[in-house]
Amino acid sequence: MKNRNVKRERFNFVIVLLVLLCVVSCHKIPNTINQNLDTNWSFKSVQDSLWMPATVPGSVHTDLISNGIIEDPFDRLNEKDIQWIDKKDWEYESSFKVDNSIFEKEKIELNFKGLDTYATVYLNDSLLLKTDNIFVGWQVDCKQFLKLGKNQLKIVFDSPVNVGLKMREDLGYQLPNAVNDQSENGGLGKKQVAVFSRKPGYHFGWDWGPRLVTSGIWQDIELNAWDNATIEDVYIKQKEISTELAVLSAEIEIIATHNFNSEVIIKVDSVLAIQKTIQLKKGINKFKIPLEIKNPSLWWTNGLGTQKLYKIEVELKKDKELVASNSKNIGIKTLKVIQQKDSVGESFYFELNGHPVFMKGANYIPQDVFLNRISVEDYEEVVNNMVEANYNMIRIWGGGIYEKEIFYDLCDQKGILVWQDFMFACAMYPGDVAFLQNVKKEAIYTVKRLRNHTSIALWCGNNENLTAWKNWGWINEIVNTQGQEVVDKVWKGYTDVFHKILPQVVEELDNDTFYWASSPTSARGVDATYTSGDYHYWKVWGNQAPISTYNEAIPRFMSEYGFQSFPEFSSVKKYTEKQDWDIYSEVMESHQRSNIGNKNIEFYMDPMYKKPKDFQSFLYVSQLLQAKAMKIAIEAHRRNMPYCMGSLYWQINDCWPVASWSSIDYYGNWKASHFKVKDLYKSVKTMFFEKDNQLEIHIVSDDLKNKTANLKVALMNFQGDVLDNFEIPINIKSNSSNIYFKSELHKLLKENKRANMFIVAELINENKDVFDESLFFFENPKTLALTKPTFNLTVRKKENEGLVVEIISDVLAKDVRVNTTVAGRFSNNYFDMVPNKKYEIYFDSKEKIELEKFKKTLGTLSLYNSYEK
Ligand code: BMA
Repeated sequence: MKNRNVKRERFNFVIVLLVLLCVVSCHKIPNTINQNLDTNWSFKSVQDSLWMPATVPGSVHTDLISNGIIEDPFDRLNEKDIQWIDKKDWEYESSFKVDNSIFEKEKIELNFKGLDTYATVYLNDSLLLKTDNIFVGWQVDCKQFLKLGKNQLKIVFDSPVNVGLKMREDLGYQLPNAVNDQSENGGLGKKQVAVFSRKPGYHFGWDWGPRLVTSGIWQDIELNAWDNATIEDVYIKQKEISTELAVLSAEIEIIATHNFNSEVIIKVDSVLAIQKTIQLKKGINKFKIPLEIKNPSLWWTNGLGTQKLYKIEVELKKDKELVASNSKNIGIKTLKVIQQKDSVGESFYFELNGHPVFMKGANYIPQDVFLNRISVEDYEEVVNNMVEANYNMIRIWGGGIYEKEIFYDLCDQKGILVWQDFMFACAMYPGDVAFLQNVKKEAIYTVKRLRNHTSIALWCGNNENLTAWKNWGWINEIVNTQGQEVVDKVWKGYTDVFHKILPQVVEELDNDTFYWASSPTSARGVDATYTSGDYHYWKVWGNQAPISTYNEAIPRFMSEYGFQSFPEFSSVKKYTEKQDWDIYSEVMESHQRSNIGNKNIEFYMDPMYKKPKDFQSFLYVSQLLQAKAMKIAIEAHRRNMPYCMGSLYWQINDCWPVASWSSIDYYGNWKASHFKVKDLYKSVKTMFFEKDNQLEIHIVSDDLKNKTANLKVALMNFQGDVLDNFEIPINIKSNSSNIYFKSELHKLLKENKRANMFIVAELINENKDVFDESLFFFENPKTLALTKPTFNLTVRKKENEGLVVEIISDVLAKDVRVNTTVAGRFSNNYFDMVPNKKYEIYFDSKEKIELEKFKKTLGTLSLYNSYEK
């Protein structure tokens, strides 16, 4: 027995040796090797001795959750108990193996794609790197510290709060009070520290977010090893674009380890376009290689055309062997911001491929407080939700992060333009040399990283910093407490960043893209006005102005306005317990960070809606109220095109479960307003407008082509009797807003009762399909003579997948919500129903759904059910 085994082992050994020899001799080691280092991590607080398993990418908070040390910070009041985390220093440790194939490379770098924020990195106990900016990646040459075999990597994160407090001390003067920094919730009293760190502002709290100041390795770590050369950067500059020819320039940055002749190959959509020899010198080499694409398919935004992306591949060869490669997917387009003087002021609109485009969309914040929790699926979901709601633009707001590649890739693919803020919001920042250098590094890194993305439409310096400085009383306060000298210092810090560093970086690295120093501002860069530049309108909500004032406050480009609502009941149940079900309970108030939030919702709801009968109904009506406000605003903006050429409401999403301005809650549930927005942002939309007892029907078209349709209008009572109607053929001009009907209200109504009547306008195409429907009511929902609707629901399978729900109501039903417990989404919900008219809505789910089971889960709710009779 024994002997046989020895023989067998010898035999095995010979085989392994032969295989190894073959691998070494037959298989060439590639020029570049990337080794992921995300595994094997453990962590502890610096003061403790107990190591616990950690996940990379991750954060201290999420690692503490998975080790059972803290409970879910989003549940009830848990956030309050975990404020100790940000006062401690934390360390992370991992070991990894390096084999010969890597060890023998000429260049070996450690690539930290994102560290949050004050990290000191040691490789095998040697200091490798110190970081101070979450927004940039760090590539460090590590060859001299690396060992063949096992290596130890250790990262110590200093408390961002303690570092911030020290910087605050050292600055020598006091910056104005940053309204959103919840320092008191963090136990710091009035000592705010958010602005000192290049870290997302919202981590320190916002008026829709908790205060959870994270640390950790929030993006991947890699070991990159290579010989000869690497392609550091590829920028495809679009020099002259027409439908006949795209004149491009491939600007390539190569780092070489020695002088040699190399062949560079450029392919467009896998077809060879350029092949030439270049001489590389040791160090950095920059080349500009002209490139042309004949008859390019131009890139269009969602709703206007397709989003053709050309794959541009750059390869570098040495002695016919591939040394390095890099590829970019780019859309061919021209995009300009047109600021043209006119009789009232100056225009502000985006012109895509020569066509003025009305921008429809919203503001976006990070999808979670814990950035590492946002998955690829979450990105897909949120961008799909933009596309489905007919957006063509999203504004990445300055208190969050510059998003990950995947976000912009999806926007490129789906036709969503990105208004990209630099990460500064609602505050004044330090202006010392170290801070300014840090900002410059961040700007260079970010612009280089994102400039190839077709979706990048505009670089904006900051969110509301200028408006705040001019209007929020900061200047006077500083004059009175610290003197004019400090005012000048703070203002110099502002101009250095927003009028020097950032525009210079954009000019140098991406001069095709428009730079706008602050949102909002007028054309002359001073206080925002309605006659030029962009505008944030907050008198509705912020100052309790009537919602109807959206009709008067029409700027050239509305980049913010908004109205709060609560998440739906099923969402609220996830972070509360039964005893919390009152908007003024401690838990609900803690998930409402606007100090005027609850009162404002009640203030606006009271005159417009009957008192909701219970907590659940209150949540539902709050969503209807928000949707109504969005309707009035969006209609006003679109109706007033081309004077006004953009409407970006505040905000599409949430970073935790909360009452907020979002149209989609943290769990991904569309609120009533997202469904409403989807309808309001349609390419061709009919809208009623009542002014001085006159009723007008406007039709707005964003289409590139004229369209013919029939406009059918009917006056009906809530029981479905048609009292008057007409149908006329109309011509809808492309890219226009026009009035198609006008009448005095009393002439329309005659002797009929206002509270029991409505008007429905439909647009009908040549196939007799209704492609748009709008309703007009003569009264507010509060005084409408609603009666109990009876719904008739049928369900059938959709052709490909998903289900179709057909629904009919016997009387006028307002704000009908179809419910199911099955996970998925209806194509439409919270809609008004004309009596006896059949509505079809689709239900899509990621799960396989059985028709019969689904039917049993269906329920309906409408405004009539929301109040006591
Ligand atoms: C806007 C934003 C945010 C804020 C929102 C709601 O001005 O820029 O700072 O969350 O208002 O108050």
